[in-house]
Formats: sequence, C-alpha cells, structure tokens
Amino acid sequence: AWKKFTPKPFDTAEEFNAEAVRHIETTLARSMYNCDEGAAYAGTALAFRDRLVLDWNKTQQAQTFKDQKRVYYLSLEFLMGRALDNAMLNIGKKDVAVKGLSDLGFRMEDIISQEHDAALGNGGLGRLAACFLDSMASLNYPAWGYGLRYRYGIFKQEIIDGYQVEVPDYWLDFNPWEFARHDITVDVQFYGYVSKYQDDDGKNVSFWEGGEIVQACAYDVPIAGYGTSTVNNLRLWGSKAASGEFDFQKFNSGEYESSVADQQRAETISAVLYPNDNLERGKELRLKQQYFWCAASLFDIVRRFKKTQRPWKDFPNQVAIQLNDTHPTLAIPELQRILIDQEGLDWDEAWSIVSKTFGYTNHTVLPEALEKWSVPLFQHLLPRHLQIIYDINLQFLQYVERNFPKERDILSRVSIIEEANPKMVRMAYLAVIGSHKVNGVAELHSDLIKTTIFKDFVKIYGPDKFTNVTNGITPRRWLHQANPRLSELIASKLGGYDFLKDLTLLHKLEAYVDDKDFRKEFQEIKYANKVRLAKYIKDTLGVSVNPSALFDVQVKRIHEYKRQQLNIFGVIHRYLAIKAMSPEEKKKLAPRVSIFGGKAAPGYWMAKTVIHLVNQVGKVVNSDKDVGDLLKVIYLEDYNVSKAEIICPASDISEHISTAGTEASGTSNMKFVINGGLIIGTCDGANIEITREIGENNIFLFGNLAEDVEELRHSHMYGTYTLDPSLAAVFDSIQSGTFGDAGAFTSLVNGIVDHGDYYLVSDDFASYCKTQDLIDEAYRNQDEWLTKAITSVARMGFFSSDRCIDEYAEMIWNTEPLVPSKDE
Ligand code: 26W
Repeated sequence: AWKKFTPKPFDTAEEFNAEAVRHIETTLARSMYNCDEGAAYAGTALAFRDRLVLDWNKTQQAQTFKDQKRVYYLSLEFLMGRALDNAMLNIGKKDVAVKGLSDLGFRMEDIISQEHDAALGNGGLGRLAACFLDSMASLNYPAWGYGLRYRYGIFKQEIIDGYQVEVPDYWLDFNPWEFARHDITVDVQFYGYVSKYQDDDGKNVSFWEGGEIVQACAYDVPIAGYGTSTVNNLRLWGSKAASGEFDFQKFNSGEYESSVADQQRAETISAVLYPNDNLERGKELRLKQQYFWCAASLFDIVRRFKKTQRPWKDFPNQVAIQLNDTHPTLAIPELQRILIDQEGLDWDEAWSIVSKTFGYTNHTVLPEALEKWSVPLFQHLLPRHLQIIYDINLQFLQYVERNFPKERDILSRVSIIEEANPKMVRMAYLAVIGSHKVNGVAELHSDLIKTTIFKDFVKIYGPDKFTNVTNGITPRRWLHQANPRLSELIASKLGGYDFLKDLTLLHKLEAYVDDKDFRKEFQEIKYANKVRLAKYIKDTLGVSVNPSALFDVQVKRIHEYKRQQLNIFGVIHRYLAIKAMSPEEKKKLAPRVSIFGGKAAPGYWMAKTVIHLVNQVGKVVNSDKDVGDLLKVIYLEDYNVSKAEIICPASDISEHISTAGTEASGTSNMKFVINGGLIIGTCDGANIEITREIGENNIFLFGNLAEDVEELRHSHMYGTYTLDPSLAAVFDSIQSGTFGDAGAFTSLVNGIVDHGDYYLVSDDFASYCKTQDLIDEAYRNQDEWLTKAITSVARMGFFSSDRCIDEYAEMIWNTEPLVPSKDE
C-alpha cells in the first residue's frame, strides 16, 4: 500500500532553500552556478506550489465527497496578475523564503517581479472575476471558475513618440501555476445541420450533425484561499484539432501540410483575447470562442453531475452557474440542448431546470457594448442553438402576449430576435429570460438597468428577479500585498490580521484618527509609497517628480465615457493658469503630478487621440521652466494589475469622473480609498455608495447627475448652448499648436464643440475645475487631509469582495461554505 506524500517542511531558510534548489536542479534541470533571478523565481514558485497542490487535491476530494451545491463562475476574462506573492500569503512562510532568498543573494521584491502577469482580461470585469475567485476560496465556497486559456492575453502597450503601439503578450513561456490535463478533453462541434428523427416512442427529436470538431483541453489553475486550506480550481480551456480518423487519413495520403493547417486553425480559437472593452464588434471568431468555452464547460459540469447518479430535477440544487456579463449566454441554449437532444428530457422539464440554474450579472448599460449576433452567422455556426433560441423566444412571447394582451408593441420590444436587417439575436434578453436572477454591480447601476435596458422585463417578471450586488475588491491583494506597511500598521492597532478576513473590522481604526504616532506612521507610509512610484517614473520615463507634490492619478481603460479628456483639459487649464501667475501666486500653489495610465482598444481612434494628447501635453509642460515642479504630466506605459499594485498606494487623489450613469460600478475607486487616497468623482457607479460610507466631507464630488443627462444631451443637439469660456481657452491653446500639430486633435475638440458633446465634458468642466481648486486648498491643510484619509480607510469595510460573495451565495446561488476539517 502507498503512503500519502507529505512535502518536506520549510520552517527555516535552509529548508526552504533545499526545496527551491531541488526544483531548480531537477524540475528545471538548471545549475546553481548560474542561478539568475528567473531561476530563483521558478524555484521559489515551485517550492510553494508543492504545498498548494496538496491542499488543492484535498479540497477537490472533499468537495466531491460532500457533494454540496457548487458554484460555476463563467467568465471570458480572468485578470489574475501575479500569483507568487498571493500563494506565499495563503500558504504562509513568506518570511522564511525572504530569508532563504537573501542568503542566496536575492531580494524578494525582485524575485516577485520576475513573474509575468496573467493578463487574461481587459479591465474591470476581468479583475472582478479574479477578486471573486480569491473570495470564494477564502470563504470556503465550493466554486470553480471556467474560462479560456488565451495564448496571448491583453496586448502590451508601448508608448512610442507619444502614440500607443500594441505588442503581443506571449505569457505562457514559463507558467508554473497551470496544470495541463491532457486526459480531460471535450469535443466541441461547429457548423453542420439539424436532422429530425422519430424516436422509439414516436416522439420528434432533433439532432445536430456534421460540421467540424475542435477539441477543448483543460488547463487547471489552483486558487488558494486566505487563512484556510481550501484551494479551488480555475479551469481554462485551450483549443486543439480533434485527433480523429480524418486527420489520420490525411497524414497517410501525404496531406501533411493541410493537416498542420487544420491544427493551426483549431488553435486559433483560444489564441487571443479580444482587446475591446465595452465595444461589441460581432466577429465570427469571437462567437466561436464563446461557444467553444460554453460547450466545454457545460459538458464538464454535466459530466460531474451525472457521476452522482442524481435525478435531473436535482440539477439546480447541485449546480449554480453565474454568467459574467452576456459573454457566456450560449450556456443557456447549450444546457437546454444537452437536456432535450441528448438526455431525452421534454422541453418544459428541461427549461425548468435551465432557468433555475443560471444567474446573470450585467456590467454595462452602454448600448454599443450590448452583445448582438446576426441570425445568418448564428444559423451557419450553431444551427441547432438558433432553433432552440427561437423556441425559447416563442414560449416567452406567448407568455407575454397572454399576460399583456393589450400591449401590442411590447412583443417586438422584448423579443430575443431584433427585427433588423439582418435580424439579430439580443444576448442580454436571452440571458434575462434564461436566468432566475439578474443583478447589476452598484446601486445606481442596478436601478438604471431596471428603468432602461430591462424596463419591460421588470414589468413581465416583477421586480424580484432583479437585484443588486455592489462590487468589491479583495483586501488580500489590494491592501495587504500592495501596501504591506499599511497592512502591518493596521494590524498593530487592531491586534492582528483578522481584518483581512472581515474588512468591517477596519472601523476600529477610527479610534486612532487623533493618535499622533499612528497619524505620523500613516503619513510616512503614504510618502514612502510615493517615493517608490517616483523612482519607478524616473527609471521608466526619465522624468523626476517631487514626492511631496500632490499625486493625481487616473488609471483605467481609456474610454470616452470615463472622460480622460476632461482630466487632460483640466490639466491644460491649470497649465495656462500657471503660465499667467505671478511668482507670489506660484508660491501658494501646491505642486502636482498628473499621472495617467491605461490601454486603448487598438481600433478606438478617439481613445488613442486622448493618449497622444496627454503625451504631447507632458512633453511641453514637463520641460517648461516657468512651471518647474508645479506641474508634471506623466503617462505610465502598459498599465496592468502588477503596476496597479504600485500605483494605488501612491496616490493622493485619484479620478473616477465618468459621465453620470455610464460607469456601472468602478472598482479602482475602492482600491485607491482603501490605500489612503482621496478621490474626485462624479455621482456615478460605486462612487455614490463610497460617499455614503466614508462621508461627504471625505470625497470630492462634482458634476451633473444621471437624471439630468438626457436633457443636457438634448440641449446640445437642439438648444442654444454656449461653451464654457475656460474650456474654450483650453481649445484655443490646443488649436494654436501649443501641444504640437493641432490637426491631430481636431476630432477630439470637434466632438465637443460641433458633435453634441455626448459625454457632457463641457457641462461638467467648470464644476470639475472648481473642485480641483478645492482639492488644492484641502491639500494645503495636511492635517485635515490626513484625517480624511484615515477616516475613509476606516469606513471602507463594506467594499470587500468577501461581502459580495456572501451576498451572491445568499441571494442568488443558495450555496453554503464547505469548511475544511483540521485533521485531514
Ligand atoms: C463585447 C465587448 C465587451 C467587452 C467587455 C463588452 C463589455 C465588456 C465589459 C462588461 C466591460 C467591463 O469591464 N465593465 C466593467 O465591469 C466592472 C465590474 O463590474 C465595473 O466595475 C465597471 O464599471 C464596468 O465598466
């Protein structure tokens, strides 16, 4: 009989090094004579991975054995960032590794930064999925993530001559955190046609035949919880050519090249993450990605359920599937197809199971982001699914007609099929109809979806189908890992690190808001974080910034609705003001560093123009002797998760200034406040709830409200509207060539002056500038500023993703944690 494997303990630096060296010399077959930082990273990662893997196996065994209801989180994006620091935190023993590495001549910081970010996401939605995985594991929920294993994640951004240039992100070179499960594969079908048969009982059955098969291969990533031995699984699917007889014949008949081409075509499906954020483009390959991933995941989930030999009616009691936006909506018709075409259930029985299984989270109300697929494309790629969608639609519309007989045009409004040319499948409607709960991601957003895009559905289903779960962030990564000194300071006052598991404990910090030593230490930490960012700016851009200046940060995807243009126009306004100041006036002004970062979708011209303008302004301002330290403008290249971990702790003010009603939640607003930074923001997304929690005195709100947006837009189009004079002055300076070729920025200016100013930049400009002046004034009183910052941190307890996950579990999933037993 075999004995259970237990890894060698590493309670001392020597023991840790023995394990790391063993991996470097055997697993990697490298010599310690030329052990560089890369090798040291690999050895460290593999040593910690050993411990993770054993807990992972145990967790999976226990979850199978207990067979409680599981959660499956389907997301086309998981923006994980780096894994090593997180693994060390969850396993413990980081201190031992720090000592061991230092004995070998390495600094832990350098070793950690060897790791390539896992950047399988665009922005907010992908990072939220990553925070949710962390929380589900930390709270011991039996939960799996399902996604795609892109060979190329989000592109790497280079700024060349002030322009964004996209470079492929090949991140899989060495990835110790994934395990290829070559034995776990699923054949996924595309194209073909539908045949009708009569079965033995004379029942009509449909069957999807022909077409091509692509194989999905599972790659598993362990997701460790904090302060628990639970390690959940993230399963990512990679695509390969199916190894069928067909290929074999090709090989034998000498068609070697075309067989290789088949292989490459299949691998294309999971090759690249689409870099659009909030923009739907209707590309066939994207629909292929979505079906490939949904089909493989559903097959896997159903296979696991069938092993338990339970009756089908138990399915929704055993399985909760959460749809992260509409991207996985095909899972709905796919499950219906499996149940009726393959398992032989009748329609109603199947639909009752399907519609109890799914929950749908909406992340945007922007019309250009709502997914629609053309019916002809659907017909071609997924003929059986299109039939099923038509049947779902028919049943639904009949129900609506029965209940609202007098409202004739409601049917065309709520139909899954949009009567356009070509006809389109509205994925959001399918997601609503096929789910038992629909949620938005902040209070305002959840209200808005009920009164705008899903208004008719509220009438049809009643308001209870719609709910809110305000977003959150994991305090492990966004407080403890990003800002270890602040975390340590908090722990010293709260008597330990329990707040990392229950963030509401932060409220106890309010007792220290007047504590001299605490305040001093808090301020020193912020300063040290700013020094670190200043060094990073110097090293990467060669620009010196003064760490005592006010650091004003806006880092997020570049999008017109997020209004980086408002920010840079504000910066230009400030620049013009400084140029007109007397030396006395200059003395009174607080020096500022305006920091921008974020990627533009490669085809988003306006966003790229904004990046260009920021860089041009930086070029002029940063070398203007009249300005000196009073203003610096910085564009940080290639903003990503690991850079956010350096940037968030170093801000004094961060900007969350979307047109009211457009940003569903925002999550970086939470990351900045919890790190002791104040924010300037509009009454939008989670800013509103942040204000409610931390208090109006601790946030700089400005601008028009969501309820006024429609009328303002109308007034731009039809009313008499005059441009704000200081914004006009900003435009004059741009158009006179102050920041280089004026022609490059014409479209940006014209969008506001001539084309309706859809995002209401001019309407909010005066209020924005006034609020920036208030910030200058507030920053002069460092004592009060510090009080605001500390008070805010103390009141951020609500915004933990742990709270989100408990809410999802209670309101939507109906699942319980499975707490691992100690003695196993
Ligand atoms: C089909 C193209 C496409 C791609 C991505 C459409 C929409 C998306 C995402 C839904 C965009 C996104 O990341 N939304 C963000 O989700 C965050 C998490 O809920 C919110 O905090 C942000 O406000 C929201 O913009």
